Order: sequence, then structure tokens, then C-alpha cells
Amino acid sequence: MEGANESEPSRREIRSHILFEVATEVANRVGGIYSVLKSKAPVTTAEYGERYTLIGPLNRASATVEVETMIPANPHLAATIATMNGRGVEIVYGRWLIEGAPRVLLIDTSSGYRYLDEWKGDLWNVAGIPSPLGDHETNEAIVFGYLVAWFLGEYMAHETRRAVVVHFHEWLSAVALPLTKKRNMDLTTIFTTHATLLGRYLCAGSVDFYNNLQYFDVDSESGKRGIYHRYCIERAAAHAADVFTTVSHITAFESEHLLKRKPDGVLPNGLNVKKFSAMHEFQNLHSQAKEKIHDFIRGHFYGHNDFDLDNTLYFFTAGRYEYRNKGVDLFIESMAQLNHRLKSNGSKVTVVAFIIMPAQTSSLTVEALKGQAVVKSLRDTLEMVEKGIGRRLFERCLAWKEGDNMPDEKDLITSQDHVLLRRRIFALKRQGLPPIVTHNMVNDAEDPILNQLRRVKLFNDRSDRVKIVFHPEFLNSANPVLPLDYDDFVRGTHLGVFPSYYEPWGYTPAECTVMGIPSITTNLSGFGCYMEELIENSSDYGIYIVDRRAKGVDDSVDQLTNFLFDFATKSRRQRINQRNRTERLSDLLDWKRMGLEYVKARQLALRRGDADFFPLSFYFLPKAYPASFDPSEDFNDIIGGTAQKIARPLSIPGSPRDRTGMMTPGDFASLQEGLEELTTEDYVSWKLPEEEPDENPYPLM
Ligand code: G6P
Ligand code: 1S3
Repeated sequence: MEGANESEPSRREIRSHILFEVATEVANRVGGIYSVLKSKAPVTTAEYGERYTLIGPLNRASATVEVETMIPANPHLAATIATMNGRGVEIVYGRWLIEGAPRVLLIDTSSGYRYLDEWKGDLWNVAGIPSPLGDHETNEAIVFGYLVAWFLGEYMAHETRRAVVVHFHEWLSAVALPLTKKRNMDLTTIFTTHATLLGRYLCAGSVDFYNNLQYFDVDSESGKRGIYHRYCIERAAAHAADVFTTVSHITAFESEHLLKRKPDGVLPNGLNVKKFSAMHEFQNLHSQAKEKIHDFIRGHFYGHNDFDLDNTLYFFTAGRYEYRNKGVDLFIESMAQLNHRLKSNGSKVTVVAFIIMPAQTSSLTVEALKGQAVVKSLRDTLEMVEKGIGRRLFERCLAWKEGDNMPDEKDLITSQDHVLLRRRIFALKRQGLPPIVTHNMVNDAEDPILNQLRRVKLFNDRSDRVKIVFHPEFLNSANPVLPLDYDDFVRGTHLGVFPSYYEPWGYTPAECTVMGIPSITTNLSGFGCYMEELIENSSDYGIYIVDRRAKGVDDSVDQLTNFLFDFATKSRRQRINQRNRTERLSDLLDWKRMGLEYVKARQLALRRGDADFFPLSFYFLPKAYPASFDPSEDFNDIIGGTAQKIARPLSIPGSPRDRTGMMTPGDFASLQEGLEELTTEDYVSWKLPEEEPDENPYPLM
């Protein structure tokens, strides 16, 4: 760190260091980073207490419900906020109302826009990063970045005793990172990228991405897609950070080639795993949530409820609407093939395949609302009739005397009841087929999901064994049609299906796992690679991994269809057993384990900030973590894989594989600076298939 010399041996206190995490999704749900920060909060606050603060841009609508404001107790923070307030910058400080209740500092970017032009000029001068007109997202990133840099500069002037680690997530939050370097701030930084901009764009097109990573001309490709300036911000952040990390080995490989810096390590995403005292409790939750999905199905398929709900399976896919990246193309194709196979096998099983992906919609469709309404009025009418029958039966029994006939149901249901019932039943008649989408789509004719469903003719016909429900909006319990929060919905399903092509980590299958719901992922997702590496035969544990790396699309579709078909032919007992095994994996995904990688990254950042003042003997394990962390290891091995694969379950003969070296989930490079040759050898569970070099690998479109 700046200014350390022999006469001033320990300028900043390291053990009690301050931690800031900076992201645009602090108390503001947009995507996966929100899940990372929120689920990680309990372990980070357990480790840091008041020394931990999250910094994000102020989004008033969500801050109003998610944040309780308070006065900062820390005098340095209070003084910094007061100074910025005095210069017209509005800051909301408070507690994020989530488990762990971390402190958050939300900066109102609108109060910085008056400096936008000045800051854009400065960004060009100090970092050579251009910023064209009219890109609102980049303008936001620049204003937020300069306000964060301003905040950190002020704060460091007040906090002179303790070391400070600032951890930035994703390019949108990271403009401040190169600025902290340019301004020689006496703090140390980490940058975690949760995807690369160029990777996301290239994969969304028809490019053989993974086999050509090393050939892309990154400047030209980002220029062609109009994202050169954004790419520059991302690349500057990756290079300016003291420690550069990403969320999986596959994205580390991608970052090495597209951002031109090899990450120091991998910080995989964890979850806040809730353990129930009784094992069967999560199974009961499955049953209860499934009942609620049954209710939706009864309404949605009114007039077509000729399939047995007790023999119906709920499959689903969910996530950001990225048709190819999230593998919706494979999902629909495989559902069509599954439909065909179930029909030709004369199967009695029905599969309802949900697609939960927010798209532009104008409203719920009348049909979707009507379906729930007609079933509700049938239920209300039946309750009334039931009550009437009960009352009349009671009276008849009371009045019964020797010689009278026993009460007869003909006397109990009145003609008025008959009329009412008839009306309710007639209301269940419908002209067309049950809809495949619940909302009116803004762009119905061009929507890729709807178009593919049309092409493969999945229209919810009576004869179809696979029915489709596309819900183009996030779920919530206030929804009049499908009133379930996402977690409850997942619990009620049987299988999550996520055949992604581009998925740096992939929370969706991980969330299924901790809820004991089996899922399908791919070996192109960070999560899939991670589980494949850890578990001997992961499908026994309800983690099916589709090969999208070495196989062509048709073969991947076949493999996915086989997984779906095998699952659909399991007995209830087999499904229950498999759910038990899946749930047992949840410890692997707990932040109590995954969070260790964050600890290591921070300690590496502190060491890089000032190696003289952070000797190896300083390496420490915070109390919040299990003592599986050996400080005597060589520091260079500290961000390092897995020790032993989890064997097959006991009910199936096991073949555990011994592995050498005590590595933890995020390990690989750490710190192999200066490694000249670019290979995939360092990446755990991420190797390119060996094949003959393509004669014309690039251009690829
Ligand atoms: C849970 C419940 C069981 C129920 C089962 C249904 O395990 O505890 O009582 O029979 O779910 O499983 P299924 O896979 O058919 O939804
Ligand atoms: C990214 O969000 P996405 O769905 O755009 O970040 C997530 C959190 O790290 C990650 O799970 C996901 O794979 C990435 O793609």
C-alpha cells in the first residue's frame, strides 16, 4: 500500500479491515447478482458485522420496500456521507431487510448527471475509454462509477487506520475501479465478472463459441456489436483490479481469452441453505406446493381436464429471456420429441412443461383469467351445494322416526342445485384449445419461443402428452392466475430443465438442488461443470448433465429427450428417493462452503495491496467458516478444486475417485502470474474436446 516504509511498519490494520461490495443490484432485483449478494449476506455479515457495507445505485421503488434507513454509527462513514450530501449528492444509508441485514449505501445517480460530460472526458483522458452519446446504461455506469470513486476517495481520507477492500461485481458497477488506481487510493480491489459482455453477445448469435475462443478479434467483434465502449470498461476493470475473479472455470477460460487477463481464481455462487429438522419436511412442502400448481392447471386447462393429475409431472425452465443462451431452443425441441415418444409408447403420464421467462407483455390474457374464474365459481357453487346438502341431511336425520325411509340423495340435491351445477359445467365448455401462453405478448408474431412452439406444433391438444404453459413474467404470490412465489413453484415441480449454451454459473439448477428438486443442466454451465467434477454419477443424485460441449445440437437434443423420458417413466417411489438424494447435495452449495473462496480472494487482495504487511502467517480463517482451510499451505495453492468425488449413492455400487491435492471449489490459477502458455489445463472440469483443428475456424457466422 502507498506510503508503507520501514519507519512506518503497519500503517493500516489488516485483520479488522473494512469491506465494501459494489454492485448495481444491491437491494434491487434484476438478475443473478442480486441472488448472490442477498444469499451471501448472512455469512458476510457474520464475518464482518459493521465493517461490511454494500454500495449500489439508488432505485427508489425497490429501496422503499427493501431498505430501512438509519443514521450511520461509524464516524468515518457519517463524515463521508455528510461531505457528499453537502455537495448535492443524495445518499440513502440503511439496512437491507434480508437475512443478515447488511448495511447498504445507495447513491442517487441523478444527483451526479450534471457532471456527466466532464466525467466522460476524464474517463477518456485517464483510461482511454470512449463513451458515445445516447447509451443510457453506460451513462449510468459512468455516473455511478465516478460517484463511487468520489465516495471512496473521501472515505479513505477519514479512515486512516484500517485497511479497506473494495469488491466490484460486473462491469456496470466497476467504472470506479480504474479510477481508484489512477488516483492512487490506498485500498485494495477485487473485480468479479459474472459473465463477459462479448461472450453473452457472441453466444446469442450462431457461433461455435467455445472452440473458437482464442481466435476472436475482441476489439473488432465488440465494435461490430456496438459495445466497444462497454467492453473497454469491463476490460479496464479486469486489468486494474488487484484480484480478478469470475464465477466458474468455464467463464475463467472465456475471460482469459476475451478480457485478456487470466482470473486469479473462481468464486462460485452459493446459496443460503435452509436445513429442516425433519428430513421429510421438504417432501411435504413439495406435496403442498404441487397442490397449488394443480389448482392452476385445473383452471388453465378447463374443459380439457381429461388427464389424471395424480399421473402428471411438472417440468419447467426459467431465467432471463435469452432464447439460445438459456437453451430454450433445446428445451422446446426436446419437449416435442418427448411428446412423440410418450404418445407412441401409449404412456398415461402427462407432462406439463412450464417456461417462466419475462418478455414484453401487455396483460394477462382473458382466457387465462377466465380459466381460473370458471373453476373458482364451480368450486364456490359446490361448496354452497355441499353446505345445503349437509344442512338438509342433518335436519332429515333429526326428524327421522321409525318407519320413515332413510334420507335419499335425490331429496337432498334440490332442483335449484341441479340448475346451478349445470350452468357451472356448461361454463367449462371452450371452443379452442387451452392457451400455450398466459399473457398477451407485445410481439406475439415474432416471439422466438412462441414461433418454435408453433413450428413443433405443441398446442395443448387433448392427445398431447406434453402440454405447454409459457408464463412470460416472473412469478409472485399476488399473481391472480398462478399465485405462487418462485421458490414455492419450484418446490411443487418435479424437474427443472436448463439446457443452457451460455451460463457462467446458473442459479436455477442450484436452487432446485437445495430444494430437493432434480434438474437438468449442461457441461457448458458453471454449475454443471462444478457438479460433474464433484459427483461420480450425478444423475443418481438428480443432477443430469447434457453434453453440449462435444456433441452437436441434434445429439444434445437426443440426450436431453432421453433424460426427460427416463424421468417420466420413474415410479413415485423412485422420484421420492431421488429427491432425498438431491437434497443431500445442498451442503455442497451452501455459502458456508462457497464463501471460503470470497475469503481467499479478499486475503489475496490484502496481500497484493501490501505483501510486506501481510505475510503468509497472517492468513486467517474467519469464525463463520468451517476449519477446512489450512493456512500452512503454500499461498500460491490457496485458490485451488476438489479432493474426492462424491461416490454413487449407497443403493448403487460406488466407485469413488481419489484425487490428489486438497483443493477447494474455486481453485485453479490463483496466482500463477506470468504463465505464458494459454491452455485449458488449469481449469477444473473444463477441457476442450480434442479434435482436429478446423481449417476455417473464423469468421464463424
Ligand atoms: C412427497 C410427499 C408424499 C407424496 C410425494 C408425491 O414425497 O411426502 O406424500 O406422495 O411427495 O411425489 P410426486 O413425485 O408424485 O409428486
Ligand atoms: C449471470 O446472470 P445471467 O443469468 O445473465 O450471473 C449469475 C450470478 O453469478 C450467474 O448465475 C449466471 O449464470 C449469469 O448469467
